[in-house]
Amino acid sequence: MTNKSDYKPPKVWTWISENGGTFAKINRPIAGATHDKPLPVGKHPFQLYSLATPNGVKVTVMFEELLQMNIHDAEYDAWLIKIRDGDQFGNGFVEVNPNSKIPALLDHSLSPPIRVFESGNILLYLAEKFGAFLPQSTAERSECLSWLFWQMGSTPYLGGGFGHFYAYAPSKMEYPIDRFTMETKRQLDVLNRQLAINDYISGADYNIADIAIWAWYGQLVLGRLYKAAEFLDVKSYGHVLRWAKSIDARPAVLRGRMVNRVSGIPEMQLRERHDADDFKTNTQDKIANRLSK
Ligand SMILES: N[C@@H](CCC(=O)N[C@@H](CS)C(=O)NCC(=O)O)C(=O)O
Repeated sequence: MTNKSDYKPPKVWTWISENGGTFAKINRPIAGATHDKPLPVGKHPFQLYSLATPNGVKVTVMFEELLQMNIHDAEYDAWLIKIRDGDQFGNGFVEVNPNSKIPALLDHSLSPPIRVFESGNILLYLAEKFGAFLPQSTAERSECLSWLFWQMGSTPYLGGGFGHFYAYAPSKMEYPIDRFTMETKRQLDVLNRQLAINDYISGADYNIADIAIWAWYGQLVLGRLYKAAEFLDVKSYGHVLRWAKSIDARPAVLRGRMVNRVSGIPEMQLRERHDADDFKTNTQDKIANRLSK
């Protein structure tokens, strides 16, 4: 085992704000707002404040899937929250999500508007509101929600554990990488076994469990997270790969991945979405073209 540390925890932990690592500048041990910044409000019933991380993508995929079904009441404005700049600590955002994490949603179709936070609850809220992507029978609904909650409980080991220590920590430490790689591979095996006997996660049909789990584990096996596909030997999870590719091919999933994206190829970045036409006219390549004229 390499990188043994001789760190001895003090009696009382104190915050040293610059401890290194990719998120050192935004992580802090205190909740609440740090500055005044009201949130913008657009014209649609739903106001989403987010970023195209896997947790954010869950919600934009869900909106685009609802719109793909011609459910026009699911129209939404997607505003960009730059978490690396600390936008999640503005007072407007904290009023919508006291936990200062994207995604956060306001449903203005009701008065007063309803706030919804935690991506799993946003998926459930929209699925119930529109009667879509959530099975109706007690048995199937429960199976779907078991997997939705599985994702919410399991993914912190993948993101906060494996991803953090493999990709973001200031140095590579064998102990945490080993521990969280083991757990991540175990989780992939759980999914692989489930998908060996089912087309989709909770049975024969695509639903919010697939949307939630695909955003993380689907994108992981497609090589989009942490540059870890080879390290995790993702090709050994053949059923997960088959499922991930089939969801990746859905038009709504492609659009959902584009919304609130600030990195990657300009054609894939629709930093804010206020209209269905924005996908054709307001991606970063189109904006750059207009500015260069
Ligand atoms: N359990 C939450 C997790 C949300 C979350 O961790 N969001 C991250 C981006 S993926 C975030 O906003 N981080 C900002 C911060 O930690 O300050 C959910 O699923 O909505």
